[in-house]
Amino acid sequence: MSAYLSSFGPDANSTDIAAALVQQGGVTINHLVPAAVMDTIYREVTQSVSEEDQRGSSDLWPEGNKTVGGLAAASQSFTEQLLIHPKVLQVLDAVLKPESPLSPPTKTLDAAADQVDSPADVVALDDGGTQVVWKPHPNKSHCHHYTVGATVMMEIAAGRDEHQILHREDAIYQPYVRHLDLPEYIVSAMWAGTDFTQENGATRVVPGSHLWPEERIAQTNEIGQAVMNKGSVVLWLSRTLHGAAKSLAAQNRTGFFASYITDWFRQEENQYIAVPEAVVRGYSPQARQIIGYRSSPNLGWVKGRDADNLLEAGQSGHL
Ligand SMILES: O=C(O)CCC(=O)C(=O)O
Ligand SMILES: [Fe+2]
Repeated sequence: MSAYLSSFGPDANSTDIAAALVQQGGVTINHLVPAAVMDTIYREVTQSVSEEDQRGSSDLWPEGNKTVGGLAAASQSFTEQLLIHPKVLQVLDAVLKPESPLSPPTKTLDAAADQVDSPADVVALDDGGTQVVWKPHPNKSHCHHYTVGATVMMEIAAGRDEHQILHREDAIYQPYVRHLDLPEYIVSAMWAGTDFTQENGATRVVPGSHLWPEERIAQTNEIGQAVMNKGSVVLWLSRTLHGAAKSLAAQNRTGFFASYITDWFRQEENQYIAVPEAVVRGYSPQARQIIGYRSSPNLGWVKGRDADNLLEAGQSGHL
């Protein structure tokens, strides 16, 4: 017996998907893009990256498996069709609750409605100057906007005989923020580039584990698997235990991974190095934004550049 992971069809309402994700920590959306798109992405990635740079060589991804970072550079189809897939963005808007959503504001669960322009008082000083006093944020936004965290192709070699360690996506920040009570700040997406089956290493996800204390150990019957067809996606939260499963199959399992993170955390993968500017210039405005070419009123600005499109002239920041 393994745990059940909620599963939705491509036309499911994003508010329902987001609610299940927040409640259970993980969810699959089936048949979101045609299987042929996955073949195109795989071809673009494997043709633009040398074999040497496709080799896995870490504890998480030992020799024999394939990993490719910088997918936004390696594959235009990945960037324009998966990274900014409208259904995924709707769910992200509902869960990461940005002040500046990427899909129409009506799609968010409860953010946009109760925003204020400036949650600050400006107090006059005796010497004629002024001082700013910030008030606790009265709105429910988690960020101004969100961007990609990392983009990776993860291919499990046929017959890889060990489960990947179960881990949480917030592990890279957790040592420094563990004492803080933070709103949700990462959502991860793993797209099935091949069918994901029980045998070939479909991602293991532990529903409910996003609410567990760090010390609680997953029991076998609490571990689910993101079994899904090629072209589907599994989403999980920053505290959800997950990991690639071992393979008993004769074929490789390919996944295209993207995490999304609030603008006030550093992106895991350095997009400004991993993706050449000339490549970004060829992308849609939304793809540029999700890669990171935008700023909030206070973070990430470049003087003389447009806040919503940092490759163009305009205004960002307060200078
Ligand atoms: O490939 C998978 O199914 C999950 C991989 C993963 O979570 C990781 O490498 O951090
Ligand atoms: Fe992971």
